[in-house]
Amino acid sequence: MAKQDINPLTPEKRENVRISTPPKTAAGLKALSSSLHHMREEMTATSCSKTLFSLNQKGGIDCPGCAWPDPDDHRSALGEYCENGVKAIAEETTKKLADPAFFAKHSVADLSQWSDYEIGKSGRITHPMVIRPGDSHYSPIDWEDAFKLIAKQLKNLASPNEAIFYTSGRTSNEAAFLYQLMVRKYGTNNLPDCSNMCHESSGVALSNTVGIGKGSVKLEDFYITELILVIGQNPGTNHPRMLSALSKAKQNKAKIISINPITEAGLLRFKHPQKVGHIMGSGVKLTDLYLNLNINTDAALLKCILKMLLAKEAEAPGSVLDQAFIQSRTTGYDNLLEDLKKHKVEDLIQKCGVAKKDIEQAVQWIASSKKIIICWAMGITQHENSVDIIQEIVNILLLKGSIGIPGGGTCPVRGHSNVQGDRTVGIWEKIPDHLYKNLKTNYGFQPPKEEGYHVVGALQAMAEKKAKVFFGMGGNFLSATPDTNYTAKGLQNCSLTVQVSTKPNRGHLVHGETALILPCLGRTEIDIQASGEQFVSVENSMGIVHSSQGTLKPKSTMLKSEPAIVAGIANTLFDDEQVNWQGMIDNYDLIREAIELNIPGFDDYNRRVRNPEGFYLPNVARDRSFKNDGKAKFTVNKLSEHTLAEDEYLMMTVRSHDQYNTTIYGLDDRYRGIENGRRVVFINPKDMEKAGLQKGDYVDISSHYDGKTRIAKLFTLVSYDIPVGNLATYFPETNVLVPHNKFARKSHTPISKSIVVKIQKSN
Ligand SMILES: Nc1nc2c(c(=O)[nH]1)N[C@H]1C(S)=C(S)[C@@H](COP(=O)(O)OP(=O)(O)OC[C@H]3O[C@@H](n4cnc5c(=O)[nH]c(N)nc54)[C@H](O)[C@@H]3O)O[C@H]1N2
Ligand SMILES: Nc1nc2c(c(=O)[nH]1)N[C@H]1C(S)=C(S)[C@@H](COP(=O)(O)OP(=O)(O)OC[C@H]3O[C@@H](n4cnc5c(=O)[nH]c(N)nc54)[C@H](O)[C@@H]3O)O[C@H]1N2
Ligand SMILES: [Mo]
Repeated sequence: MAKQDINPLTPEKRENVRISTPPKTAAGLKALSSSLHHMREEMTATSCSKTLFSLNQKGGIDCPGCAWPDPDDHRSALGEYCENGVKAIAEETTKKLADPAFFAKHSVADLSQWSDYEIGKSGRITHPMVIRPGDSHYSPIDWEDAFKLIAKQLKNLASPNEAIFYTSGRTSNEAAFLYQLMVRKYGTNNLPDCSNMCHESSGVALSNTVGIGKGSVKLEDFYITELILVIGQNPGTNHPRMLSALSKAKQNKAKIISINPITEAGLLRFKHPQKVGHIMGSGVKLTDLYLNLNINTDAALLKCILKMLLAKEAEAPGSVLDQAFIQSRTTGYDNLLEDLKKHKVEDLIQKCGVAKKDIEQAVQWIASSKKIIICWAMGITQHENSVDIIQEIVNILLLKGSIGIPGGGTCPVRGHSNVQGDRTVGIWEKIPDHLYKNLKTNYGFQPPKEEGYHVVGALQAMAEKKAKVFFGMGGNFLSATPDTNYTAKGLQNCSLTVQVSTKPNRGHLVHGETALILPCLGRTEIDIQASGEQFVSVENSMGIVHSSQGTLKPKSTMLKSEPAIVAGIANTLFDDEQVNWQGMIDNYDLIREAIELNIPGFDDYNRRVRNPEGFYLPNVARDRSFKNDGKAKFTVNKLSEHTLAEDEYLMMTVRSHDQYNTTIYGLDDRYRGIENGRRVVFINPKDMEKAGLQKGDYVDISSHYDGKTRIAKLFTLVSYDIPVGNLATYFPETNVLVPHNKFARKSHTPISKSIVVKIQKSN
């Protein structure tokens, strides 16, 4: 198969998009009918009843949708799920099968001409598949042969550092721990993960300031807080169950401020789809104050807020800030004051583009509240100065002493349902000291110390042929990462690419000389091993570890669980006396014992994980012990810098309401008034006029970095309420424009929310 026959991008075709005015309320009956539609299209009646009633129930299935926590107390009898959780389940439990007959019928080159939506809808993968040099189609392979092939290639490498082991965030604690154990025993820390493209900036900023790279609040804090800021996050689409928490906060008189370049319907008003009163009525108003700032000017807005808070405190000392907390529990206050003197309020206001009176209103509420929660997600983490912005968020909370108190603290809202847990149990390109020591002591091998590749490092290593084997534990590395054409070449440079997956994606089609697809059980499926039925565990966005157990018969008898796949490879790769791989697969309790032995915070894991609510991991920000010296740190942070030419725009790449990252559930984005298409670019009408373009025109988007031009073609222009000079498009279609070598300082997260681009009418 010639590499040039393979299309690494979703085909660039004109779409017939229907555009209407975005709604002003989220969820409600439309959410219910959309859920029903996806269930009907994909699932059998038995799968529906067996999964949806167990979803997010105590002891049930952890929804693979997002990492928002389940209520500790009352859980809705109808199932703690949301429209997009139903779509995630429907996607996994689909009736359709991508079996060997499917792969025999369609060559890889043919499949690569399909859209991402079509590829994903081909069904669940049923057999391990291989493609060898010269083959045009994937064909079945035995598990044993697949394991041998992997072991042989790994043993043939000149150094273990020539192999890369990626992880997406659905992988359970059990699978992730075993995986990192195998990888480190093999000899490398090349463990990039989706977190590198997601909340890495939060991890870096929070570790530096409060001593732990996770959020500090619990779900109950939302019910007693006075003020919530939602910055750079679209919960109506990406964390719909958060809307229930926000509406409960509103009932208890909390105020909500949303900060976002565009007005997201999900933040305006919420009708609970499972409450009759809500559906019949007008729902609950969520946001009290909406600050529509320019893309990537949050640092300016937050600095402005900090300056205004200090000015208020100066007017009435002791009335605004928590001086006792600042004096006794923090460092760096004076440096912060010095830095803020260097900036003028007027300049900061001009930069962020928010009306002064609105900022003053926000400051008034922050000044008068003691219990404040700040939530954020990808609108904050995917810029060059992301770590700075998050540290500025921390500065505000520290001034107010609103961290580690009931009703106040940090809330980075995680994406993938176990992305936080994967990191806790060791998926990281750096090896924490405790893990290094423990692996050495408990298993008697020398773990690697040298830092491995993060995602952008891995891209470069493959492109430069420094890495030759790519292994993906879940996810879609090709389409999720920046610079799609560059990534594609890197993957094609590899001698072997392996992907553990549930469903086909474009990443399977752009592969190394030899490639394997290893099909695994999904969250919803029953996992039986030698000692009987197993469950796995996950950690949600608020640090609660709990169990997840499937209820459905697996889609194929050939599927293996992720832990069994790892152990299968390890058993073939190592002649092992040190690790009891087989024992751990026979009974996952043994994996949990190993986690308890090696990772702090998991004492009595097997007992506590059987507690229906699960258990909280320790959190030094929540208990205010912060770092070693017991103090949190104020920091001095940088503003963003973009000098745009007349014809340039700053573009953010966001999720539509009908996708899960690179998995496309459907072609609509109901909350933004888009139907039947994804190749759209949201633009301010003034910009459109200035460029001599009209709504409905097809345009090509290009980016120009370091002398290199990247192009994405045939996008329909959508006139939208977005700041002048800003654009929005969907990922992954525009990842081709994101340069692989532009990322956040310190966290290496690609700049997917602030790409400098030009647009031009398509030919
Ligand atoms: N249904 C569904 N659920 C999901 C996912 C999914 O794809 N589908 N993905 C999961 C994953 S992995 C993640 S990480 C989360 C992502 O959840 P989100 O972070 O909510 O996802 P995005 O669509 O990237 O939305 C980012 C928001 O930030 C805003 N924004 C962009 N740039 C800026 C900026 O400079 N400043 C500010 N203040 N705002 C900005 C955008 O307008 C948008 O509202 O969701 C998780 N849940
Ligand atoms: N431009 C731009 N790029 C982005 C982002 C953005 O906002 N803008 N967001 C970034 C973020 S936040 C993230 S988290 C990444 C996401 O990056 P990834 O996590 O790599 O991508 P996903 O699309 O979530 O992965 C989907 C695939 O996972 C597989 N899968 C699903 N369930 C399972 C399972 O249970 N086990 C296994 N083994 N496989 C499974 C399926 O085969 C499916 O095709 O993308 C990043 N890329
Ligand atoms: Mo994410």
